[in-house]
Amino acid sequence: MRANRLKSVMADGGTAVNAWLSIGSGYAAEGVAHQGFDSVTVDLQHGMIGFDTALTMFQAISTTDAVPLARVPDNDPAQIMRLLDAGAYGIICPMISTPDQAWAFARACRYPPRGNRSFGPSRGLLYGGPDYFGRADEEMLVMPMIETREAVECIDAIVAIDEIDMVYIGPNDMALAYGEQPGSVIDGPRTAQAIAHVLERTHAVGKTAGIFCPDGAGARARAEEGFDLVTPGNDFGNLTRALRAAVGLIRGEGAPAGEPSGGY
Ligand code: 3PY
Ligand code: MG
Repeated sequence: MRANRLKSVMADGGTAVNAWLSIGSGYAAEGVAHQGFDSVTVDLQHGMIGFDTALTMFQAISTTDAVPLARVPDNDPAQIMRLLDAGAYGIICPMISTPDQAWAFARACRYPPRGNRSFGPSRGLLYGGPDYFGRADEEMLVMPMIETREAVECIDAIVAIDEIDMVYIGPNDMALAYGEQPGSVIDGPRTAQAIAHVLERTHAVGKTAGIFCPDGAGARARAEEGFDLVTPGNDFGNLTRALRAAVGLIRGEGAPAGEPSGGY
């Protein structure tokens, strides 16, 4: 079976760089995947993407070495299993707040006896290889999002679960959870403390942590904080920012003011 390269990048102590797709397009996914990322996440939670388009995006990503990941809209086993069948090599699940929720999520990603994933790896078999069934449990990354107060409070119990490979932090929902402003370039003090705590407790059990970031500079800063996987913003935000900068440059207006419209 094709190995999950993300695992070796992080096991070797490197910082994995993960792209984030919110535009539902195979063409855009292909272009993004060719930019040197270690992984590319198709976001079915906040991205403007449904299952049929996600499938074509996985096909586009497979023209490169980037590892295909999906963020699901919620902790729904049917949706999780379907995206794994479509060829995702890891699932990011939002709003995991308790060990029970983490267990339910992990079980949907593993075949019996480790979990309750149903058999039918459709495109997973084409992408992964003929021995997919025997090795899929080892290769798939199970990544709960830590972005609620409850999750921060029970982080030790969540990361202690064997079937949880790593965590992925959503700083925007985390900010909301602590009564601070989402979408900020600089974390509020309570958000910063919660993020540092999750990173420290995850590393304490020898697991890795990823995080969503506003842009490349933010991702670089998170890598320096010790994060093992960083996402330098989403496709739409980067596209609109670059276009706004181009308009400003052409008109001689210098650096553009304000946030790009749309994106997150
Ligand atoms: C968050 O920051 O809450 C996210 O889920 C990133 O999209
Ligand atoms: Mg979130």
